[in-house]
Amino acid sequence: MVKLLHLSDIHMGSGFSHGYVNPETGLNTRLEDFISTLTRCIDRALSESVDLVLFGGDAFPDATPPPVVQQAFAHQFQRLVEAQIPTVLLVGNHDQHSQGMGGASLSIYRTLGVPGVIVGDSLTTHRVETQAGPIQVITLPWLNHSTLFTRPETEGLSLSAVNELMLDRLRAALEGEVRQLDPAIPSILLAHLMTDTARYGAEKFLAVGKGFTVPMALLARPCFDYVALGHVHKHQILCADPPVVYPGSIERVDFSEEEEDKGFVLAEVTTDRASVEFCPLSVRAFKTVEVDVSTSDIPQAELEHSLSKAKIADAVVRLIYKLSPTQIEHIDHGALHQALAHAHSYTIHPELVSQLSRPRLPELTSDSNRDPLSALQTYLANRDDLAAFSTDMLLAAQVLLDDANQPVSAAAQTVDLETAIADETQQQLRLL
Ligand SMILES: [Mn+2]
Repeated sequence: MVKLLHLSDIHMGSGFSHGYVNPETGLNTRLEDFISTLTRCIDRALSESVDLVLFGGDAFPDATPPPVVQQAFAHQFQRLVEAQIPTVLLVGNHDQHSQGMGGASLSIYRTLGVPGVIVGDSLTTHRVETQAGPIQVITLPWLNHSTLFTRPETEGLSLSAVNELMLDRLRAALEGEVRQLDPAIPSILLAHLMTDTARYGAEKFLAVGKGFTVPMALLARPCFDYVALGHVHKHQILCADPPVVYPGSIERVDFSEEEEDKGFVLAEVTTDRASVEFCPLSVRAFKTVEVDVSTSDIPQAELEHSLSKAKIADAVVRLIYKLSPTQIEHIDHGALHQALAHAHSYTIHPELVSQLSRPRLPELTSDSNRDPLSALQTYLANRDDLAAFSTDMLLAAQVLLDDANQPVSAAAQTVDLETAIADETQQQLRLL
């Protein structure tokens, strides 16, 4: 039986805007939070005497973290090296350069030949000798279009067609690895990816086909005894047998993770069964206080009341409140700052309700038979703030309308793939 600790999505060095520089150390307090949380993960690996540590990818927010951040990360994993606990560091999307191969920030460990540290930056099988015997780990780093295909191969293809092509390649390459597995030794798949059934924070299913998602059928297979995933920050177990597990991120990276439990996973794996235990970490709270005082006679008192009710002590807080223009002069900003003073950090976002709803244009409501394009034209003519984009917007609308009238259109095929991928990446960055 191999006992392992599985953690993922450390993102060390992110979220500095949620902290401040600690005058005693010169470090951002959020970096200190991330370091202390990672320290507790490694403490547990040592106290449990695990045989193996698996890291599911996304060590840092990007491929070129500053030295102080790299050092803090290395210092913790060095403790595993000293304890002779083998460790597999998988490369996630945040660890890759946007152009090119491999995980720049993690491959240094292989370059240095750190004993017991394996860097998973390609799809391959590693035989790892642990104190409890050998184990096989297939590493599957984040896949991206630009490293998998040359430009001519994908020219003129839609994004979903490219994803299909990627999946075909992955399926074939993974089959090659699976065929070479030794059934007498426990097998683990360690992968940084989005599955087709994973859920993001707000219980929202990510629509299939929106990005590159890997079907569960490719992962939840008897040839694997444990499937260790990274990428999604919300902890979830997608399959019980074999366990297919996202441990989630170890710290809250942003407000989208406000409601999520953070932690890591301890697992015991043999060739015929595996047990999984989620170990929650007590990490700094994020707290959104959202209140609409726009119709209140006593907006200031209501704001202060909402803040006094919320658990904001030592938390990263954002106060979002709606008010009407006539209330502006009744808000005591000094008192709000005072009420927020015992938060770890905070931001205040007032929203004027009159700005939220614009009056309807009479020209648009009077004539219901207007065609969409001229309706847009009228709308844009009334929006000086959009003047710079109006020509582009009208052109884009024309393309969309043509597209809608013509199911298989040339326009869809000539959509620049690079732009589509860039959009996709942006979207994922926002989510993660
Ligand atoms: Mn990721």
